[in-house]
Amino acid sequence: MTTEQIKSRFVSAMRNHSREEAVSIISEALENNDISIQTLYEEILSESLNSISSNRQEQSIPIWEEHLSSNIVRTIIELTLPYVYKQRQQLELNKTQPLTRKKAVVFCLEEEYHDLGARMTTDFLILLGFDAYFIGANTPKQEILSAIAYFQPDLVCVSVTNYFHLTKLHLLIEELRHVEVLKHFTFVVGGYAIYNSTDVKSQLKADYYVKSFEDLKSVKEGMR
Ligand code: B12
Repeated sequence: MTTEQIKSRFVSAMRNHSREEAVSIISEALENNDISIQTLYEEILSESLNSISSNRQEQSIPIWEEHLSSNIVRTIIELTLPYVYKQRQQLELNKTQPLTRKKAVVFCLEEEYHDLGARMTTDFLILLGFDAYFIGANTPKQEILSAIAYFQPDLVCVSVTNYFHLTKLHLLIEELRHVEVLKHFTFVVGGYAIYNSTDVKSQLKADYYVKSFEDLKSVKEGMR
């Protein structure tokens, strides 16, 4: 099956609210190596979800339908995890990737419930050889500071979907930059609000503004 065929079958399963069918399509594609995890996340799952509003602009989509669709995507992310670990193991065995792992912490800001991008980012980091910890959606600032102090990560990634949270992100970065024990990491921001805002770089003092797996790979290469 081609990516286009998988995507079209997945989209119709999602539109029919059939988690069973969606799981069966994606499990088969992963088992047969018909798609990479990167393609699954970026070209199938993200594109399908991001288009559910815009495709049907003439009618507003009920929230329950957004919940059903995003829960199908969440299930697919969960069932992909064994393939994520398998692929990382393969890369390490082939020595295509070093065995020493850097650490990364991933989260969404307080009141941000769009967490699927952060979940995918965590898996991308695992594929890139990080020990990656997703500490949650809707994470209060104190918990973010506490997790960073605990893990002492090399990389901190935040996913922001709602534009309203950009000011909060600006304040968090300012604070992190001034706490001596916390500040020795690379700070990466991504998500819908980041790549849909034109002046985000003038508002925030992050190290990198990223969108994709390839961007994250470049960030990792820059850290060596
Ligand atoms: C699903 C969804 C929901 C679900 C979220 C479920 C969940 N647990 O995540 C629910 C129903 C809960 C929801 C609620 C709301 N939503 Co909503 N939602 C969406 C929808 C349809 C899809 C978003 C999504 O998950 N996409 C898939 C993910 C995987 O894509 P992604 O985040 O872009 O991630 C990819 C990349 O960006 C990258 N990435 C993401 N983050 C990062 C970070 C790093 C570091 C890196 C490297 C990469 C990376 O990785 C992914 C892989 O490609 C969008 C529509 C749209 N066009 O975006 C609206 C949308 C985001 N929602 C919106 C709104 C307004 C809301 C609500 C306020 C109101 C409402 N409609 O209910 C609430 C707010 C809740 C809150 N406080 O956060 C608006 C946001 C507009 C704005 N002001 O910014 C949108 C754009 C809809 C619209 N057109 O108005 N929503």
